[in-house]
Amino acid sequence: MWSPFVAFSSETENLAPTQIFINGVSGTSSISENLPIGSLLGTLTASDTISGSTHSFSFVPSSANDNDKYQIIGNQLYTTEVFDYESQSSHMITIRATSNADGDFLIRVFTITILDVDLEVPPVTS
Ligand SMILES: [Ca+2]
Ligand SMILES: [Ca+2]
Repeated sequence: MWSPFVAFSSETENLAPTQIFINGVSGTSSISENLPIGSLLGTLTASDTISGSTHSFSFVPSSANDNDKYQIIGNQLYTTEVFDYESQSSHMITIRATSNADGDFLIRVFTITILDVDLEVPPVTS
């Protein structure tokens, strides 16, 4: 999208996003275990040196991450698995925010804490 503000910015300025947030928090988030696949973890936003900038979000492959347990649709982060606190109590995901104006980007790692449900309903067995 063409923007006069961006078009006239100096090339020497650092115009990259400055921070990434899930539900307004950087670096960390949490979600309960046992939620159905497709549950909403939260909404992604990014701050930027250019106020009013919009951003696109994607996962960045990296070692020891749990990106595949989540899916980004637009600026929303959804689960792709049913989480079990007793087998894994936290996840690491690596998210990239790319400025829609000029393609500058920022990469941040988030730790997602899986919240324990005390009284779990045992699975139905036939
Ligand atoms: Ca469990
Ligand atoms: Ca539990």
